[in-house]
Amino acid sequence: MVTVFVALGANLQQPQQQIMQAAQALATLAEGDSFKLSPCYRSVPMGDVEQPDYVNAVACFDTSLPPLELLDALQAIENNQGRVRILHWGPRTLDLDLLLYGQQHIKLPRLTVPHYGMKLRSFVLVPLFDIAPKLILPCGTALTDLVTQSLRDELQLLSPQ
Ligand code: A4P
Ligand code: MG
Repeated sequence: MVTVFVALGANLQQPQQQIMQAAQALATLAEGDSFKLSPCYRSVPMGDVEQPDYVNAVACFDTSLPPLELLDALQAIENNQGRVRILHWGPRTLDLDLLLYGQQHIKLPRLTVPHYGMKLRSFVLVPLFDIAPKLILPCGTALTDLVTQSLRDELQLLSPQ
């Protein structure tokens, strides 16, 4: 059994509802009552593509699924919610990124963990801190050393729906 962290992002078709629907699906992968979901945040799109603001959150749970089976499960949830891969970094109804799989480093053609962008993204670090403030990343960095006020200022906390 391992503790995993998953980033959720959506910016089409009622994004906050997409996040809540995805959270329900993710909770079915969790062992026992281990599932936790951060609050949702509104964030300005990263990258050069013109697109609506995102809603982002982070989930954490214990699972016995091996890494690639977990990735398959995440992609099945994305597909079930109408995800179409047209444009890299383009708009999407749902994006699920595997941030951390325990403390493991994984480098496979389909899966790189820790997720390559996580240490730079306010919309990942802030909700991750909400549910795991004492987390030490596999590189040895304490999460608390990465979460600054200026990162928090990039996000707008949303009320629960
Ligand atoms: N893959 C490799 N490692 C992983 C991992 N750790 N988790 C592979 C999930 N997938 C992983 O992903 C492409 C392939 O990456 C998958 O088939 C899988 O085998 P994708 O989700 O189809 O493509 P993508 O999401 O367009 O690309 P990428 O590079 O994952 O983009 P990101 O990093 O997800 O960024 N702005 C805001 N404010 N909030 C956002 O959430 N998201 C993006 C997309 C752009 N701008 C954003 C946000
Ligand atoms: Mg992705």
